[in-house]
Amino acid sequence: ALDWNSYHDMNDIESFINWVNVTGGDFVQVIPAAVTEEGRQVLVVHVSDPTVPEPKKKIWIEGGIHAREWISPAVTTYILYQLVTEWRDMLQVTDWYIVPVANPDGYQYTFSDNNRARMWRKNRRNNHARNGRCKGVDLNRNWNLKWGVGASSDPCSETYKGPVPFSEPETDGLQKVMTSIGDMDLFITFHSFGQTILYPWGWTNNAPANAKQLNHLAKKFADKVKDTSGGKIDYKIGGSGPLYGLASGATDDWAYGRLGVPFSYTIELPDEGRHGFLLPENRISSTVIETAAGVQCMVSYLANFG
Ligand code: 0X9
Ligand code: ZN
Repeated sequence: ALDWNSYHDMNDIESFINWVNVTGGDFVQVIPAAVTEEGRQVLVVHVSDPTVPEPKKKIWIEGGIHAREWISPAVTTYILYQLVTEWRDMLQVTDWYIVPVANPDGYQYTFSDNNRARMWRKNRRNNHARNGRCKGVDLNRNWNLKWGVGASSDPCSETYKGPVPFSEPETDGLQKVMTSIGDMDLFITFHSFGQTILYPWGWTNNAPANAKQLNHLAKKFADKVKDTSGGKIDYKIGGSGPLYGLASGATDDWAYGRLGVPFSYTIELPDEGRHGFLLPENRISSTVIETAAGVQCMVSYLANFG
């Protein structure tokens, strides 16, 4: 399969998804959501027990929307691995949609020899700005909810929102698959860094209607991670706007506000900033194990069996 002691590029992750597909048999379906500028597929892996009838809790987990946040795909692939190996019991009450890498072009670019590429954030589409020198759209500013607040109109900016909402194949493809599924119970997008679990809104500092419940479920995650890490990893919890500054067009707000997913989170993985995006490889295994435990705890609580 894969190992969680080193970071893996798109080739490794694509082989891993194939392995999951073969190993999972009837339980796994790989849905191509989009084809990127550079010809890569954005894949959604649906893990479900076809013999178990509805209703089941539907969970969407996305990672790798920001290229340089390498610990994010490590976490999504590990959760996927757990689902097809250890977590099969959970499929009695849950249905999962995992996007291991939402931004495969950007992610692969950060593995290139060019030293400056490691800190790339956006996708790699040619904006035809400044003679093609300013590539890429911030895929976490391109979703259609209050698009444009706290985002840039400058194609050269790190937080360029794109010419119109869903201008990018990655975001447009994903929103179409999400819309076709509908009625989801939990949405999580993994980012780094900051060790913070964020809930809507990102476009305003106002708290959403079910802020109390959002906070309560977030605490399940944070407590479990703290426990699993022997007290070492202590997450902060709060609204995106208040904790990370106003930014709209992000996946979490869209899932919450447009799709109507009642529990929507952005999880900013470790660390708190010492290594930042460059989390050392010897931190991967503990991070993925602790995070997966936290997610499992949230889901068990939601599905009411733990
Ligand atoms: O700014 C972002 O897109 C996220 N932080 S990161 O450092 N990984 O880039 C936070 C997004 C939080 N959600 C919203 N602002 N809606
Ligand atoms: Zn991010």
